[in-house]
Amino acid sequence: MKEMQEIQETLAIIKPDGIKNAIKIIEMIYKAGLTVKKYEVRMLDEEILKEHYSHLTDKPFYPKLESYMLSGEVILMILEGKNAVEKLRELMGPTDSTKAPKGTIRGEFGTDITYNAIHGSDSELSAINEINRFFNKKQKRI
Ligand code: IDP
Ligand code: MG
Repeated sequence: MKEMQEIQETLAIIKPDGIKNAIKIIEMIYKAGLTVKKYEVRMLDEEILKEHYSHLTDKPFYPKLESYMLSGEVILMILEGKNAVEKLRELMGPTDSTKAPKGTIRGEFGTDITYNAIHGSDSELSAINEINRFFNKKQKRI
């Protein structure tokens, strides 16, 4: 039987607009009981973004999303902890920063529905795929 409090990994990306608040964001992550297992600061490119946001490439806002995500360095992080996937999503708050409560990362540091400071995997399966995608693990993709 699956344990309720499973140790998981999830992928977080501090987006270009979140970088200036990275220290505070990472502090919030640790206070929520998650730890950073691996991180990398780098620029993304069109190709990896199209893969990562494949569910959104046909949306009218995609060009804006793409230029936002290419506007500066991001911090890619593998986070680990109990129920890490759900815990990070709760800590982030909803996609639209204007609707995100204070105390959530997007509520504190996001601006609107596009500029929302952080990405977090939305399921265990996405977490595995996204960690493989951004950290280039030699495992088979699901
Ligand atoms: P999520 O980041 O909360 O999982 P997704 O629907 O997966 O939300 O969208 C990915 C990213 O695309 C969002 O974080 C945000 O930056 C951007 N985005 C999502 N929906 C909209 C929208 O309706 N208008 C503009 N940008 C959006
Ligand atoms: Mg998403």
